[in-house]
Amino acid sequence: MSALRSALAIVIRTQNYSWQKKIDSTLKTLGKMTNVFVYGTLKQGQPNHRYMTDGSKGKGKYCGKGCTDEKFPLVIASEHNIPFLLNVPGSGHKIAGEIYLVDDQLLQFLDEFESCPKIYQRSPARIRVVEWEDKDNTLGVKPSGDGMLTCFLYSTTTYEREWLKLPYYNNYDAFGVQGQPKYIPRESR
Ligand code: PCA
Repeated sequence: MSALRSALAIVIRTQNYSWQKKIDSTLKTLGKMTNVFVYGTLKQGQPNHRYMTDGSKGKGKYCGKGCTDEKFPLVIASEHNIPFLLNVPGSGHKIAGEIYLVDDQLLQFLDEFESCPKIYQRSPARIRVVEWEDKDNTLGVKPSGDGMLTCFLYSTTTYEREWLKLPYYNNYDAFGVQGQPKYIPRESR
């Protein structure tokens, strides 16, 4: 009986400890993390994804998949075939992407990487969450009851007007899926 009691005590201690670790790591990051929705080369499997999660430019945590609640034109433009979400809500498609929590360091890096505010501008948008990873809510951020989450995304109002005539996509891919022009990386990127 006493063996059982001490075994139980160990289990309880271990569980408390793992909870403590979870709470500690949440507290460390809470208040400094920002929701970002990515739809282009920063998604998993795409050419610039590494920055989101490898820690080299700051901390980023994958939260799940989503799509914009509003329609937008998503075009592939410029000599490098770069994806641009044109800030013209109501036109085009609901855009598929991924939701991340990023710390201030990574947010600042992303702003520079996306030439914000000159080429893209970071603006808030309502995202419909399709898949949510953080089921036990260790991140302290979760979609509202109707499955919505407001996230920043990089869209543009400073686009060239003729881009409005390009084909509109709903799910970007850099490698030419569904006839999309293939991404041409820049050496400096
Ligand atoms: N990077 C950002 C905006 C477009 C791009 O290629 C993203 O993935 O959301």
